[in-house]
Amino acid sequence: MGLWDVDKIEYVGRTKGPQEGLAFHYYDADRVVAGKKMKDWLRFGVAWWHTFNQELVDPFGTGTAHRPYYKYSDPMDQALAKVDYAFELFTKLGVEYFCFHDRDIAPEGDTLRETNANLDKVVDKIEENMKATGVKLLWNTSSLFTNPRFVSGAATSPFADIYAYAAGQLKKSLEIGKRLGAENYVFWGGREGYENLWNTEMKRETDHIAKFFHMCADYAKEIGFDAQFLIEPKPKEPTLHQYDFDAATAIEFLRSHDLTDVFKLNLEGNHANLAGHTYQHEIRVARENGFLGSLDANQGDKLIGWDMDEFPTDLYETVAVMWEVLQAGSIGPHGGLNFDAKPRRTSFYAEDLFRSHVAGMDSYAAGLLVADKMNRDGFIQDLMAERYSSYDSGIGATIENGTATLASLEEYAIDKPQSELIAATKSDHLESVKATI
Ligand code: XYL
Repeated sequence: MGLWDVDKIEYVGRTKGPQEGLAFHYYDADRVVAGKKMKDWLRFGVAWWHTFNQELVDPFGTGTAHRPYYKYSDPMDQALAKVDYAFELFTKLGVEYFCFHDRDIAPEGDTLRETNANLDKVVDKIEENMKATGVKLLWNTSSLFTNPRFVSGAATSPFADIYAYAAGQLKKSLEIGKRLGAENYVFWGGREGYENLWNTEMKRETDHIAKFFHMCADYAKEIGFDAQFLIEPKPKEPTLHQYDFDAATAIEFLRSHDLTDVFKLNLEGNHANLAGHTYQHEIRVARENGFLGSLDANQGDKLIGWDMDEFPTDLYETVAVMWEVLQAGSIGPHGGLNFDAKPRRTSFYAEDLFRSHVAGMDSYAAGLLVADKMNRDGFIQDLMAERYSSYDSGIGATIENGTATLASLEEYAIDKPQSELIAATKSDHLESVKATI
């Protein structure tokens, strides 16, 4: 059985109906869909912080999680033991990637030097396990928001000592990414925002973080770390307002600070909802602007206004996400679906960690299958082509090719009766299509 009291999870298909035990009903890793294996479309990743560190606390109660490695009371012993548990979980799930923050994997010492020494010991063990299992690092990142020193931000902190500390911490994190062959490197601005504009120089802070990103890009180049850099937007929580509010805001920031060559975006479903968007909207914005990098697969709850980090089970949403991914050809150049998700506080057994990943993996596999069917069917493409067809020739073509002027458009429109204008707008009947997918 191994360390976890769970067998390797197998694909059993749908013929038998829901299984009592743990099994995949849709995720069939090697099945070819739209020219690629399912596992290569989806590139699932396990998030170290939620899966191994989350004790399932909420603001009203302490942790409920039962985890076998809690028997190690020394933090370093526990950190090293978790590596064994982690790699066994990855291989039993058949997940080929994982993601972590520097502070997820090793405890902090009193100084950065001491912390780095702790990190080195755990990274040695992670590296050995990666070699032995073939599991790869989708991305690593740095927690510049957990420790109290970052209470007012890190690269946007009003305090230079904190900025310098964050830069030192980041340098080490890039070195770890290089050593472990990370395919991407994520920057989520956990406290890079403000609580109150009356004490905040917004432009100065965002210029500081742009400089920070340039330093990171320069150092990555210097050490030959060629991971794709990713910004992860989130509008609020923990700060009142976060600078990387949503995909459009982050893209505008990259464009105005000469960072478009270096960064793409890592988009998360629950963050999209907090910004008042659907996940599909955020992915569409990134895709159409050339910034789709990677995805954090989770979902929120329509009735709750904060970041729930639920495992994704909303099939409409997984279809929409995989539709966008099929149009893009892949999840960015090196992206994947990282489960930035945790079981609910009531699902506290170790087995629930497996069960919730299986639910998320099956939901995305089903989403891929439906999106592929829709894509082959061509109904949506035909509907779109028809809807915009008036721009393919005539007056519409002059708008798109730049030869139209206000005067030429006025001349075209000036004598058109209302009845003709109404007739030119056709019914979309899209809601009935949605009901049938
Ligand atoms: C929290 C964020 C983080 C990032 C990584 O809302 O989703 O977990 O994914 O720092």
